[in-house]
Amino acid sequence: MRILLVSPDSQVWNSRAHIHNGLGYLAGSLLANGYTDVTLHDGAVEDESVAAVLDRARAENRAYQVVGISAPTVLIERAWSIARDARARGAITILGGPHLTLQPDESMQKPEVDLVVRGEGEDALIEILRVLETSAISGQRSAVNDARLANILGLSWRDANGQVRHNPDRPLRSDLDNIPLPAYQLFKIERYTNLNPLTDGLDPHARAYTIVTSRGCPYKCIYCSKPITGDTWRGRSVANVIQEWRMLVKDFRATEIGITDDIWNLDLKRAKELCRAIIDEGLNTVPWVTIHGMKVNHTDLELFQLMKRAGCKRVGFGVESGDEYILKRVIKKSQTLDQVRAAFRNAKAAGLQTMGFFIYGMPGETEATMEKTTRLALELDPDLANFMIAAPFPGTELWKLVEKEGILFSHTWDDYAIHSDRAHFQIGDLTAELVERKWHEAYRRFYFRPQRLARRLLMRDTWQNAPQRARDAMRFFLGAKARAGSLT
Ligand code: B12
Ligand code: SF4
Repeated sequence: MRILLVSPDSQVWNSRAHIHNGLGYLAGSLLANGYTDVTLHDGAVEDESVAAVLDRARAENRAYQVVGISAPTVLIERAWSIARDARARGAITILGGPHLTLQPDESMQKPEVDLVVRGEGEDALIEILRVLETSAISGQRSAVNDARLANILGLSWRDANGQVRHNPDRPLRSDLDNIPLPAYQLFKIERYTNLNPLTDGLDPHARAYTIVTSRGCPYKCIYCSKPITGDTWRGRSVANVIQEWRMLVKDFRATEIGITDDIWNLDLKRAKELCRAIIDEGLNTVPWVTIHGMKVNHTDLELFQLMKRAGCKRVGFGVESGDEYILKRVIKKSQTLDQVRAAFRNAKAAGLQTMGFFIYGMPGETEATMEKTTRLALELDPDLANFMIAAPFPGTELWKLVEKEGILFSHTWDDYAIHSDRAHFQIGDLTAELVERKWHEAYRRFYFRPQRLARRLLMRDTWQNAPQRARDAMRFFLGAKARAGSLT
């Protein structure tokens, strides 16, 4: 079977292009199960549209039979549009990823969507293909209604009467060591950005890979959407992670590695063991960073010292708020401001670059609480600060709160970008105008300090990527209306 796996091109503001780990895992499983005719199409880095790829393949008499499309909430509208193109060209369309897991029925109502996979997709995809290729009605579109699909956990499909069926959920995989490694060789690796924003563009031959050492997180921050990885933390063994790390360093000649786990340091002992193993195996020659913020209350000085020796360059932390009440009672972050300060102090003492993530506009916030957040950012003074406006993703506590008590401003799913500069909702007295003002102000006050500006101006990246940096500056410092004309 000829299979095309697609991540839609992002219309969402996001200057970063990282390899899509989920597609890598799906492709890895396909290859390990004998499906060798697999192509990856990551819209973030491709020049051609999916429709053009499909047309070219058909013209060359090697049409794709199955097109699998991945979608977080913000990309679902693009995913439907690609499914329409694929369906119009005779392919079977399978959608999967975070948004499909949260709202499967919405997509099953679309005629262009044949099948929806909820949750982790490696096994489900293989099981689907086994049914499709052995179906008595194989080769025809109606193979997607084969009654045997009823046995596949986590699948939503239509039976022969056109009735949408949602099979029971698939339990989370606990044996992560047995999942075939992602098929990194299928990515156009030279097209992706550096993982450490501080070095963007400085290495034109960067080969930046990501790695997932565990899945899931037991914490319950109210804004966090974990439809795929869930609440149960499952770690790969250190030996299994090292096997992949060695492959990235030795076989794929990685110049950078990024850990993308929800919370890779939940088990502090294991995190330290992993660092020691990287050092012992001599794999600490390649710099690495943590992409998703580390959790501050599972760190200590020894961990950061080991990370530094293991080649780590930069750590990110989810700080979120400078107000203890908002942090504890509203966001339910289960960490204190003292723990935040200690983590930054220790990481800096170990010689690591730091990055902080901060959120504006949570329910119950006031000008004063947001001001505390900005002041905390200035006090912690990370190398990079990422200020975000609260976004209510379906299924989260925040979503439920906004539904119950607030006014939602986002009308389409692509409005949900957390790096957007617009408030997504209003609850109580907290107006969108105030949230947006405090968000812009945070960027201005953080990055427009004389010592920051001087540091920035001395960086090679500023001059090498001058047009992009100028666009970023416009975006942060001007109002939305002023920007609309200048950025298009
Ligand atoms: C690394 C990461 C990024 C990276 C790279 C994203 C990428 N292209 O993969 C960057 C920094 C670019 C990024 C950007 C954004 N991200 Co992000 N990101 C993550 C993170 C931390 C890890 C992703 C990962 O590697 N997962 C592990 C792999 C194995 O899982 P997976 O990709 O979901 O794939 C599995 C299943 O979903 C399924 N599957 C997926 N696709 C398909 C397709 C088919 C056909 C099938 C059968 C199955 C299937 O099978 C896969 C294997 O099991 C996740 C959190 C998380 N733990 O998932 C957030 C997460 C996915 N991101 C999120 C968000 C909000 C964003 C942004 C919208 C932020 C913004 N700018 O506003 C953007 C979206 C831009 C985009 N183009 O996607 C949310 C999504 C929530 C939602 N409801 O959609 C998450 C869940 C974080 C969170 N907890 O809130 N992100
Ligand atoms: S934000 Fe981080 S710590 Fe909080 S629930 Fe999500 S993954 Fe866990």
